[in-house]
Amino acid sequence: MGTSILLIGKPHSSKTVFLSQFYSKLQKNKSKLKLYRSVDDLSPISGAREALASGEEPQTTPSEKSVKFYLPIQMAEKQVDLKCPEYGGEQVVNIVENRELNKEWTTSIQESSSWILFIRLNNVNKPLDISDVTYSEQHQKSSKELVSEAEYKISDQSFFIELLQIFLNAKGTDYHRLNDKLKLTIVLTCWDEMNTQGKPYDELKSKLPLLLNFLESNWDKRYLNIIGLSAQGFSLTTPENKEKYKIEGPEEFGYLVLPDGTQTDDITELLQRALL
Ligand SMILES: Nc1nc2c(ncn2[C@@H]2O[C@H](COP(=O)(O)OP(=O)(O)OP(=O)(O)O)[C@@H](O)[C@H]2O)c(=O)[nH]1
Ligand SMILES: [Mg+2]
Repeated sequence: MGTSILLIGKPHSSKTVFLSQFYSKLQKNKSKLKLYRSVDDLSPISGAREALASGEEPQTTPSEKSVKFYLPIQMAEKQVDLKCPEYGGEQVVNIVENRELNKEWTTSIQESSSWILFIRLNNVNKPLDISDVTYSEQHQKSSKELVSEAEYKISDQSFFIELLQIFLNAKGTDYHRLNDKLKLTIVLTCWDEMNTQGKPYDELKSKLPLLLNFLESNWDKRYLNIIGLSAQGFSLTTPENKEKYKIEGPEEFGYLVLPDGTQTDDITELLQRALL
């Protein structure tokens, strides 16, 4: 049975690192999920695997690259052939900018039974709040500049809402009703950067309240998951951290933050939750 999951994320949101770490953990039996046979084509993640194994950060995926990564997964008694796209996140930015989906994206959206949206909260820009701008004669000019700049750039919250609306439209969902067919998992990535003990739901609520509002007004609770992920575990910018990867191996690192705030090293649970 083929099950197609759509992994959605802007550039630098940890998509490639996640796929690579996910595979490494499966292969080294560091997870509940297993492969029921070997993977035919590892080329979509081979560059990232090599980089991580030598303690380096993977390269950004070129914008035009768009390949499918297939994983034959044993999930309890069920065999699931997972199909997940690996592409440059720049494509997602273009979808919202041009309000346009190409044929490939339309097919992926229509075929998919579950969506996983990666959001790196540390990279999300804070929308301009007019109440933060103190008005005075001197400020008149600069605040005007600020406002006009903001007018031309859509905020990150609006970006994600717009993106989901474009996707829902392509999927042909009935927008009069709460979505109770298509599972959506919001994944707050690079969790390690956030230095927080909070729960994923609360982090989303404090950073992107409008998006959360949109999600809760459009999805049935049982079909909406919000979890945290640190696929890498920590940044690979210091020599000590690079050493850890080289000596112990990438599969030793990375964790998920479950809705109740507890952590698990088994990042493959993300897929289990997205599919059940
Ligand atoms: N601290 C930290 N950094 C991470 C984590 N995951 C990824 N990174 C870093 O963030 C950068 C982007 O990660 P990628 O996996 O390449 O992101 P992507 O979503 O594939 O980006 P594009 O290919 O440009 O669409 C890289 O420099 C990674 O090393 C994480 O869990 N924690
Ligand atoms: Mg990538």
